[in-house]
Amino acid sequence: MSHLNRLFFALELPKTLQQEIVRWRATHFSPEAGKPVAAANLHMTLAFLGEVSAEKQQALTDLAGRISQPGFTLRLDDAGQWPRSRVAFLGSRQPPRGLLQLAALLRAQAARSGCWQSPQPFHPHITLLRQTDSALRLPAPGFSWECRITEFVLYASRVEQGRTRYQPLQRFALKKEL
Ligand code: 2AM
Repeated sequence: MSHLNRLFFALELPKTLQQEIVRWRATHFSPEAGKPVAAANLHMTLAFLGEVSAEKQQALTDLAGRISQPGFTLRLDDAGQWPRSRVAFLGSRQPPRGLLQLAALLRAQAARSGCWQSPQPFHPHITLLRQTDSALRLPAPGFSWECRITEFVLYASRVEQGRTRYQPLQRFALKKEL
């Protein structure tokens, strides 16, 4: 059997936005709130693929390459937490339709290719903190960042020297809006 890679499709955030979010996080969450995700690892997952062989990766990227969807503007103006998985995240109060369509396509392609998909509906989010404290307080609303999304990315999740690193493997352009 060929080597397996832990893969997922996601939206990359511009470095400047990653830095801004990290600065905001430092002033809006206490150090005890949870374990902060590294700036370079802030991303929005579209479809998680699991442990995938080189052959399946090829089939999945062939399918993803056929997606013809327009780009969209992502607004991050919401924060939430999942106490059970002990995660705090950023999200959108009104996720753009383009984002939901893109994730639905990628998740359907993954399911058809035999990748297990969670039965939970897609909830677009950027994980900010893990192992959150049960007393975590979310920041008050009033923040908002926007970024233009022109592509999606296939990432491999690797652990290097005890640290998780997301390595971009392949980029897929979205259509320019008229
Ligand atoms: P999370 O940030 O909500 O934990 C790499 O691990 C990315 O894939 C992360 O964005 C992570 O989401 C997501 N991920 C990991 N395991 C997953 C699973 N079983 N189902 C869906 N997404 C998963």
